Amino acid sequence: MRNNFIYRAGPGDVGITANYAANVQVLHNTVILNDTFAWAIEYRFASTNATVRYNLTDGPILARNGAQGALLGNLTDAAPGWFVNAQGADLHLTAAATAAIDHAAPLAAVLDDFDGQTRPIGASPDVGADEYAAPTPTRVSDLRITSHQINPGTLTVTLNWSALPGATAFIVKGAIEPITAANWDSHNQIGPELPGTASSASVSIDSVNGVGYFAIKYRNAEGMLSEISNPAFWPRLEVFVPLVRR
Ligand SMILES: [Ca+2]
Repeated sequence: MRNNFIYRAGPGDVGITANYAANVQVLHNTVILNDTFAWAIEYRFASTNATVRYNLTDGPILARNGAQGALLGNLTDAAPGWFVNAQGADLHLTAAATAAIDHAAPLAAVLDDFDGQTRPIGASPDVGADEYAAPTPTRVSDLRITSHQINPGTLTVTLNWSALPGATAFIVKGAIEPITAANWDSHNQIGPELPGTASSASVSIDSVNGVGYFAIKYRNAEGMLSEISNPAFWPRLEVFVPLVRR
């Protein structure tokens, strides 16, 4: 039993019960019962031996009637603010769930989460059914030129930017005039779309005087293009701070 959201605000029984269950595994579930029952997960009767790992609940986990269990990494004090919309039974994690985020170790039996997203996102898997993903920025904001080469009529630069976990592709454009949100469509893409894991690119443009302007957009999982990045241009403006002597 893994990756379930279980939510209740009205009267009822326990969230998860494992009865007469040899070698049952209860892994990475989120069980929020709002004090409508005294415990959230139970494993019961002598023939039950349960592995109970990395569940996120707002109530205790209980062994009953002689059941055996091996518990690891469960969190039983979840607060409403840890969830996107606890009252609406949306138990996806928020950034406030710091006690849950990245606090599990990988389990071979749980390679993805409630949404089918591959675990882990971030350093380690998260406790409970959801793997938290920080919202993707609306644009690349740290595009920069880290090296350049000028051959007659051609400017070649290496562009770098921070990796963007929500990106599925990158589109690079270059021109001899500034590229803006307004004129983005009128400029040609350089090369094929880059993979979403990219954080650098080496690109060339025709430039008689070695001047070039560059910008990128990323594509998200729904295929939508981001806003335009900050501009990067060559030649870079060098700023010399005067040497001050006492
Ligand atoms: Ca994580």
